Amino acid sequence: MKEKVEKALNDQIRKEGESSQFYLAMASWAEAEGLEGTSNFMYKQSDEERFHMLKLVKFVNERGGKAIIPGFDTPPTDFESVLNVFELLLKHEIQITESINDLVEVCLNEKDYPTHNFIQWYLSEQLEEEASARTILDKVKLVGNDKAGLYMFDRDLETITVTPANTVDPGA
Ligand code: OFO
Repeated sequence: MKEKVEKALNDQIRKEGESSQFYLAMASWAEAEGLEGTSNFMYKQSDEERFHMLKLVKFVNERGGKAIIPGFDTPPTDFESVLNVFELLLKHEIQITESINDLVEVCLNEKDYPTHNFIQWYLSEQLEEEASARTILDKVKLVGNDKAGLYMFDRDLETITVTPANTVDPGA
């Protein structure tokens, strides 16, 4: 595996792990605030990010590189509100998409087509996660400061499904 690709993949391993920790912190905060729906949603997001990290670790090692397991800084322990949590989620996902785009560029520059192919999965995953974060954020904004609305939003969070553009059949 080319050095530049290996480095870029290891950077991404760290970012996926940091995302997992960040969302775990949000999940824990929401749980302590009694926001069960938000908390379950964030625990799930955190698990997904850990899975993304592990998938990269295995890929790097299987292709003859060496995956580096990073340590992490302590993520924030407090968040201003549910709105703040979902704003941060979207902002973070946008940054991760940019980082995946950079990774794609490294693969193309280094002519590493198998890794380029592997990374496509992450690109669609990002599309899906950004779409989901945007949809949820729109809903939280509608709720505003209404306590009853927030209660219902939190209760319904697990049933919110988002179909990202890349999975919609344009002919349907
Ligand atoms: Fe790893 O999927 Fe988003 O961040």
